Amino acid sequence: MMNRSFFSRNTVQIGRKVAYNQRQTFTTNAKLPILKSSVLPRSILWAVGLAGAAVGGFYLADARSAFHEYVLCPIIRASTSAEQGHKLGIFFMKYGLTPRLLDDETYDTSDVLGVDVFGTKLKSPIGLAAGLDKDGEAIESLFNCGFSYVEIGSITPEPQPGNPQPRFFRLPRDDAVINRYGFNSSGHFNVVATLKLRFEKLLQKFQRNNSPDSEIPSNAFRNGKLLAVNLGKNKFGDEVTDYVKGVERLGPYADVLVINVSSPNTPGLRDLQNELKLTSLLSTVVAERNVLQNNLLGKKPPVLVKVAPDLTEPEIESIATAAKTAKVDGIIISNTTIQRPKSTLKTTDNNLVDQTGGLSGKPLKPIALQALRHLRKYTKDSDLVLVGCGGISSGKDALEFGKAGATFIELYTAFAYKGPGLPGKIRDELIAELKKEGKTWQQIIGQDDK
Ligand SMILES: Cc1cc2nc3c(=O)[nH]c(=O)nc-3n(C[C@H](O)[C@H](O)[C@H](O)COP(=O)(O)O)c2cc1C
Ligand SMILES: *[C@@H]1O[C@H](CO)[C@@H](O)[C@H](O)[C@H]1NC(C)=O
Ligand SMILES: *[C@@H]1O[C@H](CO)[C@@H](O)[C@H](O)[C@H]1NC(C)=O
Ligand SMILES: CC(=O)N[C@H]1CO[C@H](CO)[C@@H](O)[C@@H]1O
Repeated sequence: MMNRSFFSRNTVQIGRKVAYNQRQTFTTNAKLPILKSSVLPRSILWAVGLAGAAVGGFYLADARSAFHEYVLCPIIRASTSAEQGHKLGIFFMKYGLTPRLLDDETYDTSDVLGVDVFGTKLKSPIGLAAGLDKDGEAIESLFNCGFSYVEIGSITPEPQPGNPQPRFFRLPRDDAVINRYGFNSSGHFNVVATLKLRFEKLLQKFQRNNSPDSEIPSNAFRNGKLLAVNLGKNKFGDEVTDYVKGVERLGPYADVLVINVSSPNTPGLRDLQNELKLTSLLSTVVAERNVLQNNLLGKKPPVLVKVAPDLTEPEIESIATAAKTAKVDGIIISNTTIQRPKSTLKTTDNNLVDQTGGLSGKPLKPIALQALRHLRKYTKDSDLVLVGCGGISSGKDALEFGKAGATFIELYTAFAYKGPGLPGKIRDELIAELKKEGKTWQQIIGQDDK
């Protein structure tokens, strides 16, 4: 009862447009006054106007034009709070007002960058991590920018509002952000509705353009690309039931399912009891996936677990053992960190650095990479697929994760800073790096310990 009224009350709030009455300074903890108004701040109108003009020109329709990285992104950063900027990005992408990687379809990079994973040949190992498109509203635009793998979510069973604002902070000097969104989500039914509509539209289009016996490549509806759905649990939900519901409801629309077991604050994962608990959770989810009616394309989605980087080596070993026993398909490493590697941070404002939440972007990279190396140590005797994530912003970074054992990589924060040209830039840098070494991506995976 209590839960229900909590959710319904807050659901109303989600739908209501709120705008700050002034530019939000995100360096303070102070509660900011909120106007119940549908009027957007002038700065946003400005940014929208500029971007509207932007989509007019052909030059600007190219994801890699310098305009996006050096003009539009900085303007958005200067004129919006972090969360407004995030919303604005989603708004552009939802309505397709975004540039695309023009040669994504025609430039065949699969001989160098192609990677065999989950029975598909992924076009390139470059993916988008969860949390940018939480409600699956911007999938087409994200693939158009050049990502080969797009992970939407996390999506919780019931809608939930997440934490109060402010809850997202930029640390531009460090190419980093801190977030404590607390998993605001519009819930399974809303997202399923969005995905169903999308599926039906794309199916019709596909049938119009292809012969009746051609096979739909994936839920991405594109060759060599995959759509992943990240399942969350409600704040007051039960882990097992919430993930099982997620598999049942969203499994049909997903090429890959991700569940989170990141619990950086849960002490003592290392004891056997916790390992057994985790194994049982993962086994239940995998069993549910196994009985899932084949998804709309006649396939069963692989299940990945996503973990935090703030784990000790014994904890990582525990997770690896549980993942193998439960026969999950892979592990994403990693989520954001609760650490603040202060000696490496350029941002000195403690009001900002000490905000509660997960840190992501550049400063996370060494932490995530170390966690990946530990994980690789305990999984290389298995066929678990490792997905590298954390502070990746260049072809060099991607290559480092690949060599440390990642089959493919995903990123979020660098994309938020650098804009829609980043996936194309990383693709080209990665090709150049691999050419230097005379190797393909597939060949360098896990090279460090071979
Ligand atoms: C604003 C924000 C929201 C996020 N939301 C989620 C989420 O809902 N689910 C999730 O699994 N990860 C979430 N993440 C974590 C990212 O998917 C990723 O694991 C992390 O940011 C590290 O990668 P990066 O350094 O490339 O950003 C979020 C990250 C950010 C910055
Ligand atoms: C969660 O927050 C992000 C950023 O403000 C927004 O784009 C998204 O629509 C929100 N989702 C819900 C359900 O509130
Ligand atoms: C990731 O890390 C944050 C911050 O530590 C935590 O709240 C969250 O539950 C973790 N899991 C996911 C999926 O983001
Ligand atoms: C959104 C979500 O599901 N978050 C959960 C991630 O996992 C930890 C436990 O491992 C939960 O405490 C979070 O609520």
